Amino acid sequence: MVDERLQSEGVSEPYELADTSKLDEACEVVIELKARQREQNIIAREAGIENKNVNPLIDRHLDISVIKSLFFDTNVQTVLAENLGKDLFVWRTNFFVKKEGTGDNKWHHDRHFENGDEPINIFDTKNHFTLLVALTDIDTNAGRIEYIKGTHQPISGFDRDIPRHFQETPRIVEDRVAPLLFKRGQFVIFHSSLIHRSLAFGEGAGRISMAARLAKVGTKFPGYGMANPAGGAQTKAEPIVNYRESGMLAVN
Ligand SMILES: O=C(O)CCC(=O)C(=O)O
Ligand SMILES: [Fe+2]
Repeated sequence: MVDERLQSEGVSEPYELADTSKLDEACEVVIELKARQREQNIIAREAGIENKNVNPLIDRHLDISVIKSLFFDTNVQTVLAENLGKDLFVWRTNFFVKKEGTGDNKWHHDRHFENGDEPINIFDTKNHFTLLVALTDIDTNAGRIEYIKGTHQPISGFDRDIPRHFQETPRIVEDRVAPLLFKRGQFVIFHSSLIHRSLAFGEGAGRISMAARLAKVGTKFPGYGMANPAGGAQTKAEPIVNYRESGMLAVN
């Protein structure tokens, strides 16, 4: 079934994973990876050197089967195929773990590049997407995720020649801000140009999300370390492109 909300608001309805039996194992793995990252940061700090380790939370869909299997969940496969088509790959996964003391993630969109060195075409809704899976409940006080309705499409008076990340909610779209709340095992897809953020952790149990960047087969990566082809304010804010092809996995 085609998801109307994906088209009108930029984000789909929440769906449930068909198989939630591996979620506890997935959470344990992520908590362990997060602890490893912390350890690496501490060691580097104590030694007075830069932490040069590869971020242990990135691209674990490649080698950890409980993470990889999320993409092949029957319901994820159906929602992807019915709304985004049958020629998708994932190129990056990351986990957002929020607990006591974790801060916010500013407003941003996930459209990191377009196709090779082409400039970013912010309102093209055909090739770049995000899959967001809640490995735990993500309620209103647990560092909730918010989005700005309809920002995958042009909004009169809202200039999108702005940096990819920003702090203040622009006045003109203030009334479009909406929360995205999740029960454990729910997932959404959204157009990568949709503006979203997550708040600092408030109270309660910690929460974990997995964010996956998806693109259409045939989409090329810009050269690593090249000047950002986005143009305008985005190129100024992020002058260098640092996205690699190393996480690529066909999903359907
Ligand atoms: O889960 C979060 O806190 C942020 C998620 C996000 O930014 C994303 O899915 O791209
Ligand atoms: Fe994001």
